[in-house]
Amino acid sequence: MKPFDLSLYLVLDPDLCQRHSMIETAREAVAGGATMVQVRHKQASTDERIALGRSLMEALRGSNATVIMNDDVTAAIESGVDGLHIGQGDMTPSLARARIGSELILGLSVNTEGAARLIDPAIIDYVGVGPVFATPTKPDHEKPLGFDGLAKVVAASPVPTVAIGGLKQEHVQRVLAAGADGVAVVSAICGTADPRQAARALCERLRAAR
Ligand code: TZP
Ligand code: MG
Repeated sequence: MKPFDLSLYLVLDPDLCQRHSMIETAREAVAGGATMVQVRHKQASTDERIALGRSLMEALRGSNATVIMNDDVTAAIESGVDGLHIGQGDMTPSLARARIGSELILGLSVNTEGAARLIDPAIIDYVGVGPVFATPTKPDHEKPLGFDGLAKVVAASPVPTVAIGGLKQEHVQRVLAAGADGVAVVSAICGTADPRQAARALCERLRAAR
């Protein structure tokens, strides 16, 4: 498995990537310091996700960034990305692991301490914890955790954690103080005029908080 760094995890949303393409947004964000990029394209077909995953791998070649495919096992395998991310309502972690094999990274979304405690570190490599705050980016999100809830879920997790949901520059310090290993964002990078500068500013906050 490729080593990965959860510090600044960009989740690409096609609806929010209006000013720049998804590929350009990812390239710029990685140039600004994003360490992971997830393809999260709910409306796309598996073939479109495969094409997107391949283009992203090509665009980010030579960088250290890790590329993750949301939800779609076939697209994760066929596109040659570094890993797969699944949610609580998706395929079970053990089935996902059986399908992708041991070489790909497997991430899981969790929203409760109970779900974090159930994680088998032999199967899951990292968890996304959230939402920390309510966010219009994911209208069907679970109940927001706040920083205290985040700290509890993080403490219950046997694997590295990245916080998500409504996070902006000014929250980075408190996310790390809650024990999370990194910050995952959609709109704080995708919705901006300058994704490179947005990523750089988030990275500066991460450095300052460590
Ligand atoms: N999972 C929980 S919240 C969320 C996802 C994918 C969306 C986060 O988007 P934003 O724009 O960073 O609040
Ligand atoms: Mg999902």
